[in-house]
Amino acid sequence: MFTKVLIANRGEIAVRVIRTCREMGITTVAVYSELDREALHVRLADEAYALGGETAAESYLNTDAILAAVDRSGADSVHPGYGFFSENPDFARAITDKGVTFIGPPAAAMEVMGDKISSRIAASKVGVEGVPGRSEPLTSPDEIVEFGTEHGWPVAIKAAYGGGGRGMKVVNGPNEAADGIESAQREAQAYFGRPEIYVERYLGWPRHIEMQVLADSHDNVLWLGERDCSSQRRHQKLIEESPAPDFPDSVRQAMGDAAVKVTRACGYRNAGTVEFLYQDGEFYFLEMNTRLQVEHPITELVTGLDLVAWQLRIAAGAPLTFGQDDIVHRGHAIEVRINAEDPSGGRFSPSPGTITRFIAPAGPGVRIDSGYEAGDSVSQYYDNLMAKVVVWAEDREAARHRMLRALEETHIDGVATTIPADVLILSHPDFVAATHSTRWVEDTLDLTELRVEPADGEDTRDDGRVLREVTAEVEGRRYSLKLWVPDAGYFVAGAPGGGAPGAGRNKRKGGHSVAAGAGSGSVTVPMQGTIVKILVSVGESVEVGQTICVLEAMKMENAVNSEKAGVVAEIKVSAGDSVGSGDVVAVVQ
Ligand code: MV4
Repeated sequence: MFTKVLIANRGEIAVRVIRTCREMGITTVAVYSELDREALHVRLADEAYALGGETAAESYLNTDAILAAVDRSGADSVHPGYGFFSENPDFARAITDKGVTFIGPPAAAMEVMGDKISSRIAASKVGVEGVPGRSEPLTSPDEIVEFGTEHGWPVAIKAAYGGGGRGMKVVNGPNEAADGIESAQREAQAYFGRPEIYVERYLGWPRHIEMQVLADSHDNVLWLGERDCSSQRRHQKLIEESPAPDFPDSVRQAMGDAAVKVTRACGYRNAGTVEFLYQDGEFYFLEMNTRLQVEHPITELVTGLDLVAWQLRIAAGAPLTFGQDDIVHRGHAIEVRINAEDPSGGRFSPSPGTITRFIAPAGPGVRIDSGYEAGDSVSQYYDNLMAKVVVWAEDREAARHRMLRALEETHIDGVATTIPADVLILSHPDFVAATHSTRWVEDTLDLTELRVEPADGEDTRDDGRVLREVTAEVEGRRYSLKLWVPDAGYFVAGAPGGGAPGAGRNKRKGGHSVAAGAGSGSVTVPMQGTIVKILVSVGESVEVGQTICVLEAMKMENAVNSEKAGVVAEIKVSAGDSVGSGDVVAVVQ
């Protein structure tokens, strides 16, 4: 077994790996960017080494800096977590070349599963089929028309070298084929640096169901059960559960067998996940994730296995000590991701800042995996997943009620979180009935009325009053009161709104609006990233709050909105452009 593991990651997953290492008596080495010097994963590790830099590219994606930390620490193994270098074969080879163990699959397996076309071919060779489609890259609209005529419309065009789901275009009929190809190629190039695309049948209401596998270096491959990750928005998962609801056991067995075949097909070793789309009783291979996933804890809770411990043992060359028939699936587990985002109006705007209060849930069947404690800051430079709440109960309804109870107990101030949206999803009749699909959150769930109050207990209104919560006792009975009181530190000049809303003291840091300053016609971006889409054109009239363009930053898509009504006078960027914080993307007059 290893004696010293370097964790090439940050946040909750670094904390997760450190915990199991400690339980196994393995020394842990953290690495950190300049912003993370005091971060929780650094505080919990036995040793920590600076990578320098603030952005991910300068730090957690800086191979030389990480290799230097491996050398200095004398670590005998590297756990990559998820994201960053976890699925990068060059990084894995650089580690292995040093005689240090990469706690993950062989680089060659990552390469096979690294793009959609080669993974589809590998799966198909062992009889595991994707959505019916073509495996060859598309070159002309005629091929789409031919495919649609044969298989029916709509069809999906996907980026061959994409991952994580961007770049899919739905083509509804022959007349959309030419535009579809053109925009799919452009997006594939902008996102993945390669324009190759391919076509397949479009599924209208699929669920995303993925199968966890474990493979050792002794030819043992096991499936550990599925996770239903259909509750997601713009390819960011919000809630995951295991087992998948309304999922026949015969399909589960067949999906497990298929996942094992795909795993064997690429010479895999490590924990891994095979993703499928599921619709009308049939499942279709999507891709394989060659890493530990964010949602792995729900599988841990229903199987009782520690996936990180098995990753470590497998990487150290140990065999799995149990067989397929020994795996027991008990009860139901649900995970909710807590992101530092403001879901008001369904916008999910990033909400970086300092966490001023963090009360975690506890009690029966509750696990919390957090990368932060009160006093820590969530940076705009990294993924804004703060923590995961995971519950186990005997059945789905009990788990759902337990999760709602756990979320009620959770109090986070200083940053806005996705919890209010999670509560709406968990309470919705469609979620209860499990009739949702991957399109449900975006197409059916209505979050337009959702408004998250600033969470620091000091909500400033236009009239300058602030909300204070106080306790009162009336004849021996305790009451919690909400009082709207004048804010002594707040000066209101003239009419409501004249006193610059937002100027009240103690305003939550890291405001959640991604629009420009009030009334300004200059629409600016709040952080560096890539412009994905422009939604308006010059001369068009826009309303307050209307989305001008979509900005991708830290894997998130953010709506950049106008704070002024008027006419678009100028658009300064186009899709694919890189922008920096504060750059003006459009002018509204
Ligand atoms: C599809 C599909 C419907 N039909 N393919 C999007 C991410 C990428 N990895 C696969 N995706 C989809 N492929 C066909 N032929 C619907 C989706 C899809 C989706 C899949 C998994 C999780 C979330 C999703 C959200 C929207 C669309």
